[in-house]
Amino acid sequence: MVKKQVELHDKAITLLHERGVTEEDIAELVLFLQKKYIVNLTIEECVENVKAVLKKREVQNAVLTGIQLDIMAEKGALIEPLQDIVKEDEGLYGIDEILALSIVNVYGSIGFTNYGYIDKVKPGILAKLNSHEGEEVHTFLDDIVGAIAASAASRLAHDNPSKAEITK
Ligand SMILES: [Ca+2]
Repeated sequence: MVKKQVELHDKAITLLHERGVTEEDIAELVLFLQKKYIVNLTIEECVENVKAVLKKREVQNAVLTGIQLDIMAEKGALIEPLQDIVKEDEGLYGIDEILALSIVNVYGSIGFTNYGYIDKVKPGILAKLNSHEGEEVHTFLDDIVGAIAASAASRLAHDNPSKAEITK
């Protein structure tokens, strides 16, 4: 049976909050990506676009799947050798990035460029998620958050074609 979208949406938001990520945190990343290109861009506009991205089923599915795997890795519930790979955020794994691309994919080529850039720079909440402090595992979440931000930035760019450019 196909799940009701409101159920997916509410669970995705709840999980993000439980894992320490708010819409405002993601909006800060959007502002970081787009402020050079969109004059007078406000954090409120960025939050609005983050919320719009979170309404997409593809995005909700990626959030649920990625966070579930992070939580299972924290509990030691994955099969080996996947358990060690996800827990240690092994550099050659790459599936975390592939899952995040299913989010960016919805928004076309500007989304890909923004995602690649923010993944390299890791500002704000991304630095926090990548610090590997304590017992928390955010192997999937960091890429998901970066992809949601990149997608929201692409939405903004599409809405402001005269003022916006692809982030290089
Ligand atoms: Ca990752």
